[in-house]
Amino acid sequence: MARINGSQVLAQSIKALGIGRIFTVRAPGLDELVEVLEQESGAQVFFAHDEVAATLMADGFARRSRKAAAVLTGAWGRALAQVAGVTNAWADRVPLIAISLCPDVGPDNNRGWNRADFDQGAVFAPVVSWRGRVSLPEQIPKALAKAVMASRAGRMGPAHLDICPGALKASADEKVLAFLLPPADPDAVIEPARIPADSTSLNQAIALIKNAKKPLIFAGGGVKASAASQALIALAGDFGIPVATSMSGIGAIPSDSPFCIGAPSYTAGETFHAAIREADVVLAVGAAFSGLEGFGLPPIWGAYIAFIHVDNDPLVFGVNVSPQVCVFGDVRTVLEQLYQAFSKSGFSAPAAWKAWHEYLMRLKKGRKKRLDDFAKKNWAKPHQGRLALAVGRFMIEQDAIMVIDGGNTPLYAASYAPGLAPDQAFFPFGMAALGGGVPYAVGVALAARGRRVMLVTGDGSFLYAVQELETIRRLNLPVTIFVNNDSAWNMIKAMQDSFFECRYVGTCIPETDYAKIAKGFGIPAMRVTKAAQMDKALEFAAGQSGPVLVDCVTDCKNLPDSLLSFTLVEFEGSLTQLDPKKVLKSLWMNRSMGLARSRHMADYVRKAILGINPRQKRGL
Ligand SMILES: Cc1ncc(C[n+]2csc(CCOP(=O)(O)OP(=O)(O)O)c2C)c(N)n1
Ligand SMILES: [Mg+2]
Repeated sequence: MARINGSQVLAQSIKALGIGRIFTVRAPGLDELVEVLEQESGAQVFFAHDEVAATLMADGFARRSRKAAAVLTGAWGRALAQVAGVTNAWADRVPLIAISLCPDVGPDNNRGWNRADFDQGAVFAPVVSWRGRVSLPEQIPKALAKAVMASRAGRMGPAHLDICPGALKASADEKVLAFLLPPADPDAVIEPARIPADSTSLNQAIALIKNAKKPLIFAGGGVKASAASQALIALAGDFGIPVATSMSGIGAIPSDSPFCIGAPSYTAGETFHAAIREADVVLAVGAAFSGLEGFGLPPIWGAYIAFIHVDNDPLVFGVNVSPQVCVFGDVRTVLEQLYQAFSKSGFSAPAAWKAWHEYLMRLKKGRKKRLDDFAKKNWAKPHQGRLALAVGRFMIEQDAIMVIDGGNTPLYAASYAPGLAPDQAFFPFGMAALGGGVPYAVGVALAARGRRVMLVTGDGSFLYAVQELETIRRLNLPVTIFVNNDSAWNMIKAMQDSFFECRYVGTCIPETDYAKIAKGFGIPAMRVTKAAQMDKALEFAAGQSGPVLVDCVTDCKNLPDSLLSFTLVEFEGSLTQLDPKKVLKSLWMNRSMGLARSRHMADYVRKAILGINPRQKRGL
């Protein structure tokens, strides 16, 4: 009777399930297992420097490739470090497989003082579709198969498996492998279940849309998860329905598409505000209405909107908005069903829809011109908008994929991003957690097989995982990093400027030369302090075949105008408690911001927040 140990059982299970990439770290207790996995699982193993980064790399790989990926770490703190990354994957519905070692003794639910005895798996519980713990090698094949199935069924999301080291060392009869299917293809793309809508909810949705005067499609990250962009573009384009996207939906429809109202969420400024204030019927597809999108509620969204909510996760229905119609099903399948129903009935856009669409496009054009002109002004230091424009150009010229990280930096990147494809922009918008940029860039680059990846990051966020520059260099990945170096956690500093009389708490970052840091890791780099150097920097970056970094010094007095909208939705409750006198004093203390910047912001308040825009309304 042939016997194999638990590590080998795990390797065979990984092979059978087609988990082709494992992200891990070098750590005590892991080496032996990792060696077995490298030799027997058929998976490629990648090493990060810490467990948070390893998890984010696995997530980045899975997002971009839509293929299976796992993170593997040791126990205790090493396992807990996974939770930050697993939470991002959960919020953005990524079917990540999280594996950690756990104590051999059963958890005592924190009753004792032994840090080794706490219930590690319980910490994962709120952010995984399934969690399990195995203490015998015989349990491994079924447990891992369950994890994989749970991560892909319905609403995708991470699953977590705790493995006792004893289970890896113990031996079992080889027959335990009989449960496993023949090896699955590690390069197979994970498809969501194509669940169609029932005819009742579909017909209710169709009737609502047909009766609308100002319809709007609101596309979330679920459109990308369902690979539904083509279906979305066909429905919007052929029947004349304008589309807005959430931040997670960035790229679901290219921002330069004639039916896209512009950049995602509030970065589309007055266009987005007008669309969500004035629309009468909103077809929300794969969108959860998070705080970033103002919960879909007044005062920023119209109070009398009829919502149709399409999702494959019934738990999101009615959480924030109260939809008139909930359509349970796969986003792509439902969009195709709607398309067929409209085309079968010979439906074409009524005149009111055309006028509505043209009005939104006028707003979009006006906003783009205002943003571009402002960024190109003769500023002493390069304006962040100028950097974003350069980055956009680089992206098109290099056919690059964009990874975003930071606070204001993503708002700039999203405002200026040219026609992104659905798999071209990556940021964990679900949790809006900083610090994933460098590790995500690693995962995305490994998934993108030689295509250039461009990381646009705030300086604060860049520092979270700066040691992974070594991983980028070691693997010689084609990653171009643009650091928006404003010496500040500026999204937060801006609040302290505007509402708290410039009392800065932890938001000033010392002036730092990130080009020197990159060079220290052996990565070619260049520092830009003047807008005129930008072209040269792009040329320098384009000339590198491996990694490269451009450190762009910008002025922290610049703020993206759409930050005002995000502030309103994110801090609405707390902002109502502010002392108006202190706010006025803060504004006065910020007079060094200068007239041009104040005017730019005032324009935004008038056009976007107050909706005073008579020229565009009349079509001038
Ligand atoms: C993990 C995490 N910690 C804190 C925050 C809160 N936060 C949002 S934006 C921001 C500042 C980001 O600074 P930087 O990366 O330099 O980007 P900038 O806003 O300056 O462009 C902070 C701390 C967060 N979103 N995620
Ligand atoms: Mg910054």
